[in-house]
Amino acid sequence: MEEKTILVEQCRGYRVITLNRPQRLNAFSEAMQRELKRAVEAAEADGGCRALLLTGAGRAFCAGQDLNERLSKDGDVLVLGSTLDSFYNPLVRKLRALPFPVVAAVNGIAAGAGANIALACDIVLAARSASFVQAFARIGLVPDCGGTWHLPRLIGSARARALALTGEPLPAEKAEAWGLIWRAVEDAALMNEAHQLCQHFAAAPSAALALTKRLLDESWSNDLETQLDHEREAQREASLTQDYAEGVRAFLQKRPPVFGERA
Ligand code: T3D
Repeated sequence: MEEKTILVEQCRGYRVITLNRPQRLNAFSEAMQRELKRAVEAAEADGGCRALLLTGAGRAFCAGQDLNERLSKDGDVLVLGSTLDSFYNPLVRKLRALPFPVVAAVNGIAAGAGANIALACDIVLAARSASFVQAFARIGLVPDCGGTWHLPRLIGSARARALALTGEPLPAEKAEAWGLIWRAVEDAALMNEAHQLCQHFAAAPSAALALTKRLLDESWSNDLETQLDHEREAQREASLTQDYAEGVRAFLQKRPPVFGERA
């Protein structure tokens, strides 16, 4: 029977995607790449899905590319580049562009592409026992999946350079202290906390969250003047939604808001 490399759980208002090759620390095989792409696209197409939780089965989050698929029987390695075009880069773009928050619950070691895919998610929670490893330099590669973009922006150039050049593991608590991730939590509390976050997003004003994601991403390459203009346009758009009207009414009526369907 074919290995089920991705598990999808449908919860009320959100989906959980679990990378499921625990015997290889959830390293990306071609089959897992295909299944993950399908699962993310299906979540996007489901209008009832308002958040995505990404995690790993077993003791790791993800060990990056499965290196068994990078060495031929003759001992030759594959020339890379097209593999980024065909899977990793579209995945990172897709995660950033999804019109709802993506929460990574990093349950264990996240290495190589696994680390940088986690960092491409909107909110990263990590178990205290987890760590982030820019493993690329150890095998003669460069950080990919947006690592060279996210790392210096999140933790500054000095720390980004040291992590990328040494491949030294960064424990979850230090990752939190450095601002690389949102929070390190007790191992046993990780999934509960990640679900609570997704439940919160499932009842949140969806258009406003989608616009906020877009604004924050755009801000990296804009000056303040341009960004103020973008905020004005996005705020205009947000103020046209029923959710905004409901949010204001609920506040003034001193009751919890009931927001509508996903935009
Ligand atoms: O398309 C492209 O190729 C370009 C894209 C590249 C993106 C990348 O991700 S490149 C970076 C690839 N990843 C790595 O180099 C990480 C390799 N793994 C490790 O360095 C270590 O496994 C870890 C630091 C992640 C964890 O170490 P440890 O000691 O906790 O576990 P382990 O014993 O090394 O691994 C457990 C098993 O998983 C082991 O298999 P075995 O011996 O029990 O049969 C190991 O071989 C396997 N495994 C771990 N990572 C990978 C892997 N097998 C294949 N590919 C892996 N990446």
